[in-house]
Amino acid sequence: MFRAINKVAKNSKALKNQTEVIRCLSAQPQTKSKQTPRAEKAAKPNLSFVHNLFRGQVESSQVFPYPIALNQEQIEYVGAFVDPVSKFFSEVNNADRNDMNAQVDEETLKHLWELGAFGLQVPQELGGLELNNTQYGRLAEIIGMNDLGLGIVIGAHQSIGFKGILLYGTKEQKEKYLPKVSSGGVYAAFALTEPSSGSDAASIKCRAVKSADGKHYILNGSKIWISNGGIADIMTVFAQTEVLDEATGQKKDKVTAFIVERGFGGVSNGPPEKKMGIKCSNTAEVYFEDVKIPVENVLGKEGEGFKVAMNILNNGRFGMGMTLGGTMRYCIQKATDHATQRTQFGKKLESYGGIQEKLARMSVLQYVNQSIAYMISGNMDLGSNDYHLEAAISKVFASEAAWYVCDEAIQILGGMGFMRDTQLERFMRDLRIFRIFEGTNDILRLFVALTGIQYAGSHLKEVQKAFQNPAANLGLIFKEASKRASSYIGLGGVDMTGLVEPSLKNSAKLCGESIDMFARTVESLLIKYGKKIVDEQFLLNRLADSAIDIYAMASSLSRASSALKSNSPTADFEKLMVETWCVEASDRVRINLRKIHSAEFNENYKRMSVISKKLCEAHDIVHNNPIGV
Ligand code: MYA
Repeated sequence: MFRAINKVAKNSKALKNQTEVIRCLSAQPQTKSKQTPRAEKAAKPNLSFVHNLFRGQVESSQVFPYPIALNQEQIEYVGAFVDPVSKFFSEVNNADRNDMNAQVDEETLKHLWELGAFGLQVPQELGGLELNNTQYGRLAEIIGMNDLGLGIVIGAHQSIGFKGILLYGTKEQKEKYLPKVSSGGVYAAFALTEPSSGSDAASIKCRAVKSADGKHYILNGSKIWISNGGIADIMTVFAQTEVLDEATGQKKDKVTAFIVERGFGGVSNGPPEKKMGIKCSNTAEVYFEDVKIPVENVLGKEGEGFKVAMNILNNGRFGMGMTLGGTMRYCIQKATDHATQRTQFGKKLESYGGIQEKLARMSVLQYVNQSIAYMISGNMDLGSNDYHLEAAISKVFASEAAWYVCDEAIQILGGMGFMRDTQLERFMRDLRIFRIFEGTNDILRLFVALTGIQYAGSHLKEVQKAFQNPAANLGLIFKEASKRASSYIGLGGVDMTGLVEPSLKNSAKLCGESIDMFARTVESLLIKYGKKIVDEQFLLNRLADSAIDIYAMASSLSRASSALKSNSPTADFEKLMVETWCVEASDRVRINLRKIHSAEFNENYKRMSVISKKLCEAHDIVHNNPIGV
């Protein structure tokens, strides 16, 4: 992230110099204009809702109307898998046994291979089921309702293990490897993390050196916590390679992605890790000792492996939203079963306000999470490449919402929820890792905030450039000035009411107001901190939380609008949930943004920083107990 931070810093330096320009143009968010400003024409427009949020524009094309990319035939195609997959879970798989044994038995795995579960998105002619992202997500929901550990065996294999071959593979690579991993019984793994390189993925030390004849590389190094690491025979491995920088003529180390076969020799692994959850999935260290990799096995271009890794992760993250939507559904089923059966103090639990609030929040979170995940998969299926921030948000939202929902389900069941029989304790243990892997939620929050700020900064740089030659850029300057001036005379503000069904106007208004406040905050932070914004993680986290809440409002508003428009039987219920969500989410945005501006809270962040430093010096709590012994 620190490299990202430096890049933002570079942009922010330019911002510092143009403070005057920014100051005379106070922030004013607007819905996107149909005309493209002259200075922007050259660049391909970024259609991401979240990116544009940071520059105060409502880029609605990927949000409204709600994007469903499936035609009837595609719905029927995936529909045909729903029953067999559900049946597999009720009749074949035993999640409790998988968890107890910390492995999945061969018979169960054989069933999964027969179902085609290991090649869900691989083209049919290469042995897979050729599902698109939405179809894949629908099946992931069922997996998430039943067994998250098994979900990781399946997901680590295809969501990241061989996804690189699907995304970046040459025709030859696809033809050679995809049939094996989709229907040939061969497992795949994604090998990025190393002992000294977790969140800072670019700092990996594994090294691949090209042979003098240029025909192969020799790979050395080790990876840790590799899902499927002990069972995979094909791995996507990331390693440093020496690359000639064409611009400077100098050689430097850059990450390259490789397809590595265990059969190349020199690949070994450690024993399965003992974990808190997802126990039945194999996690192991993997060692590479003089592994000879043919040059044909470079995945993507030499030196571009970091982007390959990031894009594989970006591409798979929505899958967590889908999977955990299923988990939340299971938890809600358990909680409602209990609330409707259990009588205490002479009344069923469901009649108590405290329980009603819990159940309602659980359902709203499940709905909003599902709205986000299906929105992203829909956009991906429609060909969008501008979904990286949205996918990061989906991962953060899903993993935190599912944790909350599972915890509340256990709370509703009380002592029973704590017992193994309900399976909630297993889900809770399994869920914990979801906030950590595939990019920790902490890193992804910074990724969202800093990437968004960088995007807003680059736009302001454009405005600054336009001022250097005003005659040639009058259109952009007038547009910018009028956008911002209108806020002073009360004409501005984001109006999203035209995007939703009329009965959701009030909720849309709350979302619009949040966007307004958000954009002003982004700009004021850039003005106040310039390049130093990168050091303000307390503030960046609150900005990220606001972006998450706003995107969640927009996604669910869009989905409920579509439901209302099509007279869906659950439309009124969906409206109820979205109204509930928007009141709470917009309030959180207001609170988070107020904290960013509040001197009192900023002072508190400094206090927390001091407290943390003292703890780290002591490697312990600093205070004694009240009785001093
Ligand atoms: S696998 C391990 C997961 N590890 C991570 O996720 C690592 C987290 N770290 C990072 O993501 C990066 O290092 C960060 C950037 C973000 C911190 N998309 O200077 P930079 C570009 C596209 O900012 P850094 C696991 O856990 C950037 O624009 N591009 O980079 C599996 C720049 O480009 P340019 C990106 O400061 C668990 C360049 O890269 C992105 O070093 C099993 C350098 O950028 C991005 N995201 O760090 C899971 N980020 O130079 C199983 C950066 O052109 C899953 N860039 O400007 C199963 C789930 C589902 C189940 C399904 C059942 C079926």
